Order: sequence, then C-alpha cells, then structure tokens
Amino acid sequence: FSLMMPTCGEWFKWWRGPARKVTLVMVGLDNAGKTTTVKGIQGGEFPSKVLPTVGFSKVDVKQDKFEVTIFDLGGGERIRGIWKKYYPESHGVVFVVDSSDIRRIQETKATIAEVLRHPWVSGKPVLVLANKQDHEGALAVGEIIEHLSLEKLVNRNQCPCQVEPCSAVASCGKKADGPIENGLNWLLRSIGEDYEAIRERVRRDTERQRAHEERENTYHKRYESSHVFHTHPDILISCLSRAGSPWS
Ligand SMILES: Nc1nc2c(ncn2[C@@H]2O[C@H](COP(=O)(O)OP(=O)(O)OP(=O)(O)O)[C@@H](O)[C@H]2O)c(=O)[nH]1
Ligand SMILES: [Mg+2]
Repeated sequence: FSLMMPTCGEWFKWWRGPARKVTLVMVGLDNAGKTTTVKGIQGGEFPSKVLPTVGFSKVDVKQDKFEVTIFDLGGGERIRGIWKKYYPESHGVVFVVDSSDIRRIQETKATIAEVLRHPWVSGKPVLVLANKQDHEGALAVGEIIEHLSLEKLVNRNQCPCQVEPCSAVASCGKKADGPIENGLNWLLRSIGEDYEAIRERVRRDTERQRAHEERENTYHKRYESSHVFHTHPDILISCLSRAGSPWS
C-alpha cells in the first residue's frame, strides 16, 4: 500500500517550487502522549507538566519545504466527537498509541478503526506513533500491529501507513532526528508525492462538510421554529385545561 516514488525531475521541480501548506490532525486516546509529541516536534524542552487537552490546540511548524499546521485534539471520550470536524481539511493523520497501556488496547483498536473508516479520512496517509516505548513492558511494534489488526484496517481503507516506535518524553529537547521526526518526514513525503490529488480531495471534503453543516443548520432552524409553535400560549392553555386546570 505504499505510494509510487516520483521521478528525479518531479523532485527537482518540487524543491524549486513554493512551500507547500499541509494540515495534519493528531488523534488518539486521552493520555496517549499527543501534546507531548507536538511539544517535541516544536523542539521545546521536556514540559514539566502536560495538562489534558480540552478541545484542541493548533501548532504551526516548518519542516523542509512544508508549512505544517498540526491540530492536536483532545482524546477524552467526550471530546472525540469533535475530531471529525477537522478531518476534511487534513492532508494526513497522526494516530498516537500508548504502547504501555495494554488495558486500553481494545478501546484503541475500536477508535483507530473508526477514524480510518471515516469517509473524510480513508485513503489519506496515516502515521501511527507507538509511543511510551521507554516504559518497561510496552508493546513492541509487531504486537501493536497485531492487537489493532492494522494491516487489515489500512488495506481495507486504502490508507498508506507507517508505524514508528517512539518515546515522546525521550525525544523532547533533542535534535530532531529520532523516530518521531522520521515518521513525520515519511508522512510529509507521502503527502508530497501525491500532493495535487490530496489537495483536491481536501477541497472536495471541505465543500461537502460545509454543505452538510448548512443542511444541519437549516434542520435546526426548522426544528426551533416548530418548537416555538408547540409552545404557543393557546396550546399551553388547552393542555392545561385537559389536565384539569383550576381555570377551566
Ligand atoms: N513515560 C512516558 N510518558 C509519556 C510519554 N509521552 C507522554 N507521556 C506522559 O503521558 C501523560 C499524557 O501525555 P499528553 O501529552 O498530555 O497526552 P495526550 O494524548 O495529549 O492526552 P489528551 O490531551 O488528554 O488527549 C503525561 O503525563 C506525559 O508526561 C512517553 O513517551 N513516555
Ligand atoms: Mg493533549
């Protein structure tokens, strides 16, 4: 499921061309290490305390010829509903797994399956970071692939995929050449090799999302106006009188 390599001429044309804007969405269960990973990509020192992300945080980084916007989304169960709002504008996905949390591996499996089969995600490149490898007893890459049935999942959804074992904590404040950097470079290269097609896909998905939201708004407006109709004072009075109101 890997993408075709471009020719030397195409590479040369690309390197001489303008910087490419890429949007990535970073998802995964709460506590997986997404925000710590993003801090590492930004090149900062190891953060002494990382709070759970409520909603999202947006980070801009420059990587080679790419201007990258990363949406680091909160992974808490009640926040996951917002993830899909970021799928249409994303060129690729980073899914972070806590490799040391074997108790939640089934939840991780169900969550990644839901992300990859979403119509605004399938077909796009996905980087899976098997994080927290510094923990004793962390699942190795092979075990993660097996537990998540990843091969079947990416083939079914036509998502080019790479899995990198890493430790976001260990990579913070270090020169950017570790597994997270390798993974990010792979993801950007995959997007770069198919840039025009993915850009067109992003344009189409964003348009569909807008149309979908407009339809929902119209529905809500209609619902609100019918709600107003049902609470009309005359109707309220007639309900009260049926219930044996003292005024009847
Ligand atoms: N040992 C170890 N701890 C890590 C690693 N990455 C993150 N952590 C710790 O795991 C905890 C959660 O990290 P976050 O980066 O906040 O996780 P998150 O995925 O952003 O969580 P939400 O924002 O709630 O979705 C923090 O205490 C981090 O210090 C790692 O590679 N190794
Ligand atoms: Mg976070």
